[in-house]
Amino acid sequence: MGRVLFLGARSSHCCPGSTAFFWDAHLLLLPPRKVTLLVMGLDNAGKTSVIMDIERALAGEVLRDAQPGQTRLRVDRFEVTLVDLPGGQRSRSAWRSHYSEAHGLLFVLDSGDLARVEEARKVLSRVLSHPDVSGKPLLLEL
Ligand SMILES: Nc1nc2c(ncn2[C@@H]2O[C@H](COP(=O)(O)OP(=O)(O)OP(=O)(O)O)[C@@H](O)[C@H]2O)c(=O)[nH]1
Ligand SMILES: [Mg+2]
Repeated sequence: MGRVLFLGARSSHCCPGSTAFFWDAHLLLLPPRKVTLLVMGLDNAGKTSVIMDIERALAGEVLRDAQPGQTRLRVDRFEVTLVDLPGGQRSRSAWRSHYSEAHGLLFVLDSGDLARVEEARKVLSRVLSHPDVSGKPLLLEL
């Protein structure tokens, strides 16, 4: 299983005294924008491991009051919630109840498990065909 860590580029703040500085200061007064990302994939694909990697990489940005099965991060002006969805066959039917709240999907694929690539393709295809997922960004983690 590979690793791709992506949560959005960090912004650089410009020099004090410039128009850009005042614009940034103005943004800081706004409440953080809440973003929910669903972490999906087959059972044993590495979803929980990827989330743990992200938590380690962004340790200083992990918020402590997350619900079980969720990770909350403060990244720049975004408050990102990662929802770790169980991947077992019987759990997948419950995924759709999360689609409407999601801003994007992170689909984890174990590229070393060739025997299950076709199963993963079908599962991802079914997810993407759901109307509540249509048009939302997808990150494929191999
Ligand atoms: N070799 C290898 N093993 C990994 C890697 N990532 C995760 N694993 C192992 O794969 C197993 C499953 O990983 P999880 O992260 O629990 O998988 P999951 O997708 O959360 O599985 P479910 O919660 O059951 O849906 C664990 O034993 C991990 O230690 C990796 O990059 N390489
Ligand atoms: Mg898991």
